[in-house]
Formats: sequence, structure tokens, C-alpha cells
Amino acid sequence: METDVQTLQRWIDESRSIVFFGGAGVSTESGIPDFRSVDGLYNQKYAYPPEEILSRTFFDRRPEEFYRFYRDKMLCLTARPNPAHRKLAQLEAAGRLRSIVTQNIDGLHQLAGSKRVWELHGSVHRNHCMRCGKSYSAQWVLDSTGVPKCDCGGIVKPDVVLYEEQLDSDVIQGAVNDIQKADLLIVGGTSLAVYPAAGLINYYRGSRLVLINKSETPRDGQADLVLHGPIGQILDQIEVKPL
Ligand code: CNA
Repeated sequence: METDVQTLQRWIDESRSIVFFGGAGVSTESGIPDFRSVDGLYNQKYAYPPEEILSRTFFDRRPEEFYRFYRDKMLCLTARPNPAHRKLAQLEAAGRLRSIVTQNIDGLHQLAGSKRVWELHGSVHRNHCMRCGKSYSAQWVLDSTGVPKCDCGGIVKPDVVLYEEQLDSDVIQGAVNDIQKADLLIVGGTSLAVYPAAGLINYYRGSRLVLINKSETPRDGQADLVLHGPIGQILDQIEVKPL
């Protein structure tokens, strides 16, 4: 009798075009809190709910409050990739993984060596002046105080998709194309509660949908294989075999 991890290993060994779709749970083992776990950001007490702080209206009306939360909770620049990030990068290097579609904004997949990463919600590593377009690093934003201002006097905004903002259409198209071509779709570390991102897995046409998550998700019943546990520890058990 095959264990769930053995089934996952066999499916990976039989694949040439894996797509990984992930969320904040992929980075919790790197020390970055997610939104919806018991110790996630939604269960901590702030003057405003995180959904409100991370909305475009809030950013425009109370930028200093936005930046207090953002610097403290979203800019985790000392975090390092964990075994999940590293294994996915190895699968891409071995020619088995086509791309990663992520809701994360932390850049840890790229730090682990992944090349083709569709960042649905942008990245803390890109920041632009809203007036002249000059770009700034995440470290510069972290080191600034109050509302970060450009040399020209404009407010610097991170290229992360806030609530009420549209997702980048080129990024969505790239992610959809890859998901449609996938022979194995591994979904991990996401509550699948945030739309339109969560809806992208509906584009998968294959017959091997794997869900790896600590808690149950609304799509568990639809998956061909469900593993409930820490994704870093689970993917760490996978052996990357050359094609
Ligand atoms: P979420 O709604 O917080 O859900 C995370 C899911 O991951 C939960 O179901 C957890 O049970 C599960 N989980 C937590 N740790 C692990 C683990 N080690 N192994 C397996 N499963 C785990 O986060 P989603 O990504 O689904 O929601 C989308 C939001 C969260 C996006 O807009 C992100 O931008 C946003 N976010 C991103 C980061 C980041 O970039 N690291 C951090 C916090 C929030």
C-alpha cells in the first residue's frame, strides 16, 4: 500500500510539466506569518482589521498607519527560503516543474533559485514613486520612516496588489497558460479563500490535482490527493530525479 507521500513522489516522477500554486502557508516555515492560521495576522489585534489596512482606500487615506503595519508585518527581509521553496527550485532546475504561481509577495521562491514565478499579488521587492515612477528597494522602504517619499516629493508605494486593486493581466494570463499546460498541479499553503487568485486552479485540465495544506480547504473534496501537514516537511521528503 502506497503512502500519500509515495503517491506524490510517483506522480512527480511521471511529470514533465508541474505547476505549483501556493500561498502564505509556504512561507510560514520561514517565519513569515500567514493571514488565516490561528497565529496568523487576522487573529492578532490591531486598531483596524488587516483587510482594511491592506486596502487601497486605506493606503490613500492613512499612509502613515499603512506603513506602520506594512513595515512591521509584511516586510520580513531577513526571512530565508525553507525546504518547500528549495525543493520547488530543484524541480524546476531538473526540468520537471514549469512554473510557480504564487499569492506571496515575499520573493522567497526567487531567493531559493526559482526562475519562472508568477507573482499574482506583486512583490515587496518592487516599489515605485507614485509621481515620477522612480524605483526603490525593499530595504530602502524598511529603513525609511513615516511615509516614504521620493526625491521628487511623491509617495513611494510597494508594487503589491492591495484590496480593491486589479491583478496584473499579463501575470494572470501567464499563470493561466501554464496551469492549462500542467500535467500535475500541486496546490499548497493556501486557504483558497482569496479571489480571483483561488479561481485560477479551475483552469487545470489534468487529472492529478494535489492539495498540501495544514488545514482543510474548500477544494479538498475536488482534489485527487490531499496531504494535511507542513508543506516544508512534506516536500523535503521528495527526491528530485533527473529526467
Ligand atoms: P491564508 O489565507 O493565510 O492561508 C494560509 C493557509 O496555509 C492556511 O490554510 C494554513 O492552514 C496553511 N498553512 C500555514 N502554514 C502552513 C504550512 N507550513 N504548511 C502547509 N500549510 C500551511 O493565505 P493565502 O495565501 O491563501 O491568502 C492569500 C493572501 C495572503 C495573499 O494575498 C498573500 O499576499 C497574503 N500573504 C502573503 C504572505 C507572504 O508573502 N509570505 C504573508 C501573509 C499573507
